[in-house]
This record gives sequence, C-alpha cells and structure tokens, in this order.
Amino acid sequence: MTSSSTSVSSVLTPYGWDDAWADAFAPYAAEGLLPGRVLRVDRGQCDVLTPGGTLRADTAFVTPHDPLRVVCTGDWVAVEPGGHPRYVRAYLPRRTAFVRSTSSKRSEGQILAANVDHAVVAVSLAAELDLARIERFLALAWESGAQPVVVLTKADLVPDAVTRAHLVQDVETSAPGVAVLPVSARDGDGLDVLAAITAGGTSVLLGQSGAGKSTLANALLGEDVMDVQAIRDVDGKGRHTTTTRNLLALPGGGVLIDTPGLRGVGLWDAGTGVGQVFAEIEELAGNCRFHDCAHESEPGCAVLDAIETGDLPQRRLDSYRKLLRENQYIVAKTDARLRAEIRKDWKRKGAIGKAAMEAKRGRHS
Ligand SMILES: Nc1nc2c(ncn2[C@@H]2O[C@H](COP(=O)(O)OP(=O)(O)OP(=O)(O)O)[C@@H](O)[C@H]2O)c(=O)[nH]1
Ligand SMILES: [Mg+2]
Ligand SMILES: [Zn+2]
Repeated sequence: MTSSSTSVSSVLTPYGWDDAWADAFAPYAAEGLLPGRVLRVDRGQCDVLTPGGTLRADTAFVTPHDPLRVVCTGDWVAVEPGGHPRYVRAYLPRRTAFVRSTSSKRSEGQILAANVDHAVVAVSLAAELDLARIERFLALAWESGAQPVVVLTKADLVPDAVTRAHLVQDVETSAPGVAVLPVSARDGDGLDVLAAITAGGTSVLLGQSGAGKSTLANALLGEDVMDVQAIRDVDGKGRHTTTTRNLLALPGGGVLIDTPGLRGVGLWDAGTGVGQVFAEIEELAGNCRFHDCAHESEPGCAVLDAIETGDLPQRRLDSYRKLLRENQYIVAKTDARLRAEIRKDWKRKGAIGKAAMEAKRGRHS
C-alpha cells in the first residue's frame, strides 16, 4: 500500500494533489482507476499526468455533448490503467472553473481552465489600455472562484516611471481587490512578484493574443517551453501562437496553465463576478435611499452623488450597467437552452440504458 500511495503523492503533489482530492478519488481507486491531472486537451484526446508518467487518453466517455462538462486542462481525472483506446472515466468535482461564453450573441459556455487558484489576466502595455475589456476578464475571473491578478506586460516599453505608475493606477481603479503588477519578461522587472504568486497552487494565464502570456510562462519556467511569436497585425486577429491550453509545473513550485489568446470574452452567468469587479459601486448602492435604487434619477442616490463629486468615474458606472445587462441577457437565454439540453440528456441516457439492457440480454441468452 505504501509504495503505491507514496508514488501517487510524490508525483502528483507538486501538481496540487492533496487529501481532499484523494478522498474524492477513493471510489475510483477502488475500481482500479488511476488518478491524474489533465495537462492538455486536443481533439478528443488528452495528456494526463499520472503517478506512472504522462498517459494519452480518450475523453469521449465523459459527456462530450455538453461544452461545460467536457474534460478540461487542470481537471483531476480517473483514467483507465490500460486499453485501446484508454478512456478518461470521470473527472473529480471542480473547485473552480473559468468559463466564458464563446460569443456575447450566443449563449454557449466554454470552460477554459479547471481547478485554478489564480487567474492572471495579461494585458499588454504596448497598446492603449482597454479598461472595459479588463473589467470583463475580471468579472469572469472572480466568477471562476479563483483570485484574479492583472499583469501589465511589456513594461519595458513604458520606461518612464511616472507614466507607468499612472497606467497601473488606472487599472487599479478598475480592479478593486486585485493586485496589478507591471512586468517585463524582457528585462525581468516584476517577475519575482509574479513568481511569488504563481508559486502557490494553480495559475492560469489569460488575455489577448500577443499579450505576452507564453513569454511570461517561459520566463517563469526558466526555459523556452512555449512557442513565442512576434505580432504580425496590430489587433492580433490573424495570429494565435499558442493553440492548446497547457499545464506546466513551475520550478519554484505551483503549476501554470498557458492558454491561447482570446479575442474577447463574453460573460457567462457571471452576476457575482460583475458585483466584485464593481465592488465600490455596490458598496455605494448600500447607502442609496431606496434599496432597489436603479441609480438613474432617484433622490438620495449615493451612486449618483459619487459621480457628482467625481469620486466615481462615469465610465465605471456605464461599464457596470453594460456588463449587468449583458449578463442578464445571457442568463435569460441560457435557462431556455439548458432546459432543452437537459431534455436531450434524458433522452440520450434513456437510449444508452436501453442499448445496455439489450446488450446484456443478448449476452445472457
Ligand atoms: N518588449 C517586450 N516584448 C515582449 C515582452 N513579452 C513578450 N513580448 C513580445 O510579444 C510578442 C507576443 O508574445 P507571446 O508570448 O507569443 O504572446 P501570447 O500572449 O502568448 O500570444 P498567443 O499565444 O497568440 O495568445 C512576442 O513578439 C514577444 O517577444 C516583453 O516583456 N517586452
Ligand atoms: Mg502564447
Ligand atoms: Zn442609487
């Protein structure tokens, strides 16, 4: 018993394995399945780090029709010890999950990373800051259950300390409760602070293509593991250097998930996250005369008062309203879709059940 459990913990612990995961895995261990963490998912196959090494496994067994229930990088899974193909049989209940909707017009959820402790939003200082986009990423980051961090990359391109400090401050006002770190992979500035954060638990790097995520990953790894490429067009639309989500163990402890660039992120049932991004507005709202104040023209509105005095930028309130509206729209659409989805699920299960019964009967007769 000791030799196998020792190897389980010595291999998997650096990847985040702990007693709670072991407990959750116990029923699968009893079935002879192997525990592992998903390093990468690619067209129905995934690489899983197990105590015996990295295995390739098929994900088809784990409800492939629902994009939120597919196996994802960062998942802890129960995988078959052998077989052609070898299947992932289940994933353990996720502690956190970063989910976006693939487009703000449709209500399709997509899970980008599972079991993440730090959601690192990478924003390039080479381009003009888009605070609304940062707020949107942060809403999803908070909603995921992870602690968000904003990393302002390519700080070497803003050598003037005063300008740099202003940019950091602008982002800080849009990100209450979130650390904002200027870093340069080129000259190493700020990397130690980021490394201290990523040394604990699992971190995911998120952001637009060309933001410098993979360059940061390589800097934290101390070697060139991820491909890096110069941006060819300004908005980065024509180019995605990283194409899969990759989980990497860091030399200083902790694991890092590098992800392909995202053009944009649509909210996905992120009401709580939106509230956290605009914490100061929600706090002000507590002082409005009417508890259901819409902060539009009501008397005794503390939010409008703060706009009046300049304590709250109008841009923040506009952005808050926009994200709230978008979220309500997505949630309303999703409910209808989910209902249809669940119905389809029942039918599918019914069909599988019937097929299994028939197969059994065939075997026994
Ligand atoms: N000046 C400067 N350039 C950087 C820095 N970090 C990254 N770059 C450059 O930015 C470009 C894009 O970097 P990547 O690391 O490939 O960006 P990415 O976010 O991984 O892009 P995708 O994989 O497409 O999502 C490359 O040309 C890098 O050399 C930095 O700290 N300073
Ligand atoms: Mg990349
Ligand atoms: Zn109000």
